[in-house]
Amino acid sequence: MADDLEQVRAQTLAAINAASDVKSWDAVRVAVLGKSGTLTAMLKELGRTPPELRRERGAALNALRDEFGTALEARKVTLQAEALAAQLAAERMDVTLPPRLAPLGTIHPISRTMEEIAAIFGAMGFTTAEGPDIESDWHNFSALNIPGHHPARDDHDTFYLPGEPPHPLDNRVLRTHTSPVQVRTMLSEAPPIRVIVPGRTFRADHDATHSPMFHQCEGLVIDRDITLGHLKGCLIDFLRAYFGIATLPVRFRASYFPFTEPSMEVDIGWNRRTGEIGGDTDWLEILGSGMVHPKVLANCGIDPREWQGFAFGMGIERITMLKYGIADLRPFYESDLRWLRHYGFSPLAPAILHEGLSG
Ligand code: 2NL
Repeated sequence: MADDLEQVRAQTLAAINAASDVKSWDAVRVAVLGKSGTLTAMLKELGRTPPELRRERGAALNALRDEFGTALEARKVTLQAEALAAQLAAERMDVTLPPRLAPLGTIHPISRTMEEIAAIFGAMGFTTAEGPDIESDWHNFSALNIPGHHPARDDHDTFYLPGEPPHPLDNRVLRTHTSPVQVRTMLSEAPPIRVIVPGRTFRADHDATHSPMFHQCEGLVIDRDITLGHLKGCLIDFLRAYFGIATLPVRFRASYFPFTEPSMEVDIGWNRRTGEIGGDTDWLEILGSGMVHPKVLANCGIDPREWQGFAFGMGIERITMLKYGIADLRPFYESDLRWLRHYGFSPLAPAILHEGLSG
């Protein structure tokens, strides 16, 4: 081979092997075999080569072109393999590492108690109903046999909403109990009814033991021939399941509510000195209840001669504090993460009634 070709060959093969990535590899390819590449130029010059040398020179150039093509292809395969290996190394992951745990929140004790109540009454065939925080005073008071002049309205210390009422007798209020949801249920559904209504309630009260926003759960049963016996059995079963004490003493004591007749407050046995629930030394008031007043049934479109029922109500904060030994009401609403982690419940272990809930 001519010296000049030998030199081109050596330089080109060196350049091909020096290409360190696909980009520089392509630059070498273009510089040699491209339109104005070195070998392309030499092939073009073949026409000006003296005829006696042309054949031999042509064969040599063609051989070089084949050799460069083969070398380029081989280098490309190597570079692509190297690139793939580098990418695999960079993106390597250890699938045997334990997962990074996302921070897990906790279920607020108020929510937990509402879930437990729903689980217990759910097992007795009750469904859960919810309704608006803002109510008309008809749904909140009048339908429940609490007329405008009744002292119970003052007792409630109601938040009245500002602005023109849609009707002079129908001011809007923040509901003072969840009863208006039961009123709505009676108006929209035919008996029999078995429903519990947990939710937020509001009263203009604020001191160490009262918050202007708190939670209640009420319950309502409407059916034919419902008696005080059904009320007592249902609430005794509920309280024993909720506190997880099969022998919990329960006492019914005559009382007064405008929406029930007769009305009863329900006490459980406890020990005032130790705070232990289930003792038999003292009584602790825990629920209000009664047979739904015939006027309330009639107000809600239910014929009291055909249907009877009982209703009850309880404060969620109070029964939560009793069950879990929480002494202060205020942290319920302060979103203190340390308190929430301490008193909160795992979202992975929801309240499910399985042969009773226990402490
Ligand atoms: C208490 C007392 C009570 C009711 C709530 C009720 C609801 C309707 C009809 C009749 Cl729609 N009664 N609810 C009845 C008796 C007592 O709650 O101490 N709550 C914390």
